[in-house]
Amino acid sequence: MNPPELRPTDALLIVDVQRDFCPGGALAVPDGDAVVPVLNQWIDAARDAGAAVFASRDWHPPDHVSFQEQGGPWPSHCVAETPGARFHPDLALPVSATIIDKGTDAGHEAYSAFEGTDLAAWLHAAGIERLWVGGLALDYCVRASVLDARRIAGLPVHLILSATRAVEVQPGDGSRALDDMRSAGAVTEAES
Ligand code: VGL
Ligand code: ZN
Repeated sequence: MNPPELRPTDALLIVDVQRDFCPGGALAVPDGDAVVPVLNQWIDAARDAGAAVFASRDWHPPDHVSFQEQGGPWPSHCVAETPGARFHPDLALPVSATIIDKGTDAGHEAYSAFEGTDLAAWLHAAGIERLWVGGLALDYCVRASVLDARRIAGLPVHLILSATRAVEVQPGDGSRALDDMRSAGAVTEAES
């Protein structure tokens, strides 16, 4: 889906487009870097419309509870201030983008960009009326962020299908995540 005509009251939320989630990274999402050129088009469209851009980062301490060394499910990834935690080098974030760090507390997992952050308050303060979401991974942080955008922020949410990829720890996780998001009222590319 090419970006539609965006409005000044739209916001783009780019979830966790970081090196560790791209091929070659510590927790690579298959084809994860394919989202970058698509999101760059949306960043251009947001700039043209005067729409806000938010970008979340998974930003963990070295002893985060989600890491296998701590008994969690994931290899160590996106450790704050390390190269793997950087945004993909080709992601053309505007200087005006608001960065949201999450999962910063060693003892708590936070898949959603709303969890333990001020994102809902910022969206509200900025008068945002619709949220367009893309990024990684579809079946974890994108899913959780879309569900919270519906349930916490109460916003109309459009998931940009061409700008997200699933990690699919279990086959089918991606399509189940889409079902969950659609059930919560999110609109996906095929319907919009
Ligand atoms: C994510 C697994 C662990 C994500 C973050 O950004 O989807 N997945 N931490
Ligand atoms: Zn993580």
